[in-house]
Amino acid sequence: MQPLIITCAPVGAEVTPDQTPYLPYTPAKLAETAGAIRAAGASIVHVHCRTDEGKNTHDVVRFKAAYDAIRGASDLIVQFSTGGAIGMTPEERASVLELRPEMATLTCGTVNFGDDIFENSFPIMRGILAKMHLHHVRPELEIFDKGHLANARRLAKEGLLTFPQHVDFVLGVPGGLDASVPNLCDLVGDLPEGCTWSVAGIGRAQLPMALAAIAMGGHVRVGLEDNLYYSKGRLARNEELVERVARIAREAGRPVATPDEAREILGLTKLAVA
Ligand code: KMH
Ligand code: ZN
Repeated sequence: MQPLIITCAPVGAEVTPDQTPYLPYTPAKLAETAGAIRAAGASIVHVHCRTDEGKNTHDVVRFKAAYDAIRGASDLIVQFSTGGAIGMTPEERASVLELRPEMATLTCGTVNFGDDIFENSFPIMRGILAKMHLHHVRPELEIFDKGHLANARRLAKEGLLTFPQHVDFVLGVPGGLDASVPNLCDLVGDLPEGCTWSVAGIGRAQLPMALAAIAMGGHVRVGLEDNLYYSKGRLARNEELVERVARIAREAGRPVATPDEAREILGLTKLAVA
């Protein structure tokens, strides 16, 4: 099996600083977290930004500060969110691509999101992809529901995507596909030839989904964006969530990828300067 790529999503749009003291929402805290999750076994960091007051932002200047801070502290693959937060415009969400991160997410369809709607119509997806092509940013396809894979195939038919790609299944969002092993197996079985995949289980599904991915040869996303707790009632630090998955993988005989090994697996160019 390939070495395990661990992505950490340390800050999300839905998790607020008043829910946990461990949310690294400033560039300085992100830098500190980048060093800690890298030491714990992460190779990709998925980035959302907040203001100093803790409010969601997709401001390019704020993302540049976060990017520079992470780069200064680690050789992690930096993956920006283009999902942003509910209520952001597609233009806002795509604006940060001009900073040319190595990777960015592309959510492959609209999905109910709690009581809200996370809107990703074909025009929105085409617009984000066009900007990714313009700035040579590698997408990670975010799949919240089974139909999202069909949408990705349609984008490929239109010539906007080529397969294989790296895919992340985000399972357990209220409104999306449930986080279960049968659902995960079904999605993996439906992937275009040669795709690599990871899974992000939401809330208490984070660890069981990670265990399934370790066993199945997939990759794993953990972090406070998806899950606040280490165990029932005990708030987690990002690096603890990474460390636990890395430890279990090694125990299961699965080595953990360094960022450069992850770049090789994903077909990204090796970072010239760490
Ligand atoms: N915050 C969600 C509305 C992504 O980062 O690409 C979207 C999201 C997906 O988190
Ligand atoms: Zn995200």
